[in-house]
Amino acid sequence: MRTPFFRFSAALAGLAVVTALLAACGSTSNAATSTSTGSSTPTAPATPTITLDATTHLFEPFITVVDPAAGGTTVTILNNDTVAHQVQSVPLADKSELAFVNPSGTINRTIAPGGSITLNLSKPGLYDLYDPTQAAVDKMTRRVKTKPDVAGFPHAAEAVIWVKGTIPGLPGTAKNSVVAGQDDFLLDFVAVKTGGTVDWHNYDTDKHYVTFPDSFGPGINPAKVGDGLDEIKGTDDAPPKGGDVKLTFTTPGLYYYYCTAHADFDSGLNRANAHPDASVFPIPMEGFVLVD
Ligand SMILES: [Cu+2]
Repeated sequence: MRTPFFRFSAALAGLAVVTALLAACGSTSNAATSTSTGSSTPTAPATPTITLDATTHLFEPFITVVDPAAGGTTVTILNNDTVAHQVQSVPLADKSELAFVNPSGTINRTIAPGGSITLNLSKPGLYDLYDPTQAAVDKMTRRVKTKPDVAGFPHAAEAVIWVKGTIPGLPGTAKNSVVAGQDDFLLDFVAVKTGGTVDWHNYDTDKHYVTFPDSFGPGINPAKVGDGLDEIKGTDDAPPKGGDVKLTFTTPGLYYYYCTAHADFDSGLNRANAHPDASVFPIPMEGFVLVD
């Protein structure tokens, strides 16, 4: 979908201001930010906890890393709200996700007010979970989409958990694309083996971007990939079929990216905010690459 160029310029300017402010403060002033351990070591805690925030009803953090080598395969989800919430696995969007998304089957749990549940996630891969009291799986995009009248809007009550470990049979190349007429990547999750390449093709008319924020967790965006912006030309600029960006991932890890033309990165929540004029708002134009 066409977006005025000034939006992108404004986003870059905004990012520069935020970066400057953060540098000036020496720490984030966002009250939503929490570092539960108080530790600055870049390793995953042995037993990570995801908190369902009392005010926003969002899962924080959005992305959690579980490292069995560091002590376990369990994740605790704590419900800080005064009403019950649910945790359900997001149905697979595509067969290409079979090997590495929700590898332990369906999860469907209720968390009592003030209570917690513990998930034993013994199989390596990505676990994509959401709270159906706050969000739904959108039929068209197959993404988790927040309900319009909830406290966390425009963010969706979604949690992505990466359990480290070897996943056999990952391909050396994977394809993703921008859907024609939409500000949306076709696949939320792709995976390649270390040294593998991902190819994003753009079927839309205008340009989109594959932009990786700096590392914000143990093993999350562990290395610089591409030129920092990575424009994918649309059919307007690369007629008749649109352009591609191909990126090679030589460092294993979980990579999170978004399109700078249609989303901004919120460094308090460590996830992307969809631009209100993006076609699938409030779903942000984002995606994940698992490299193992
Ligand atoms: Cu875009």
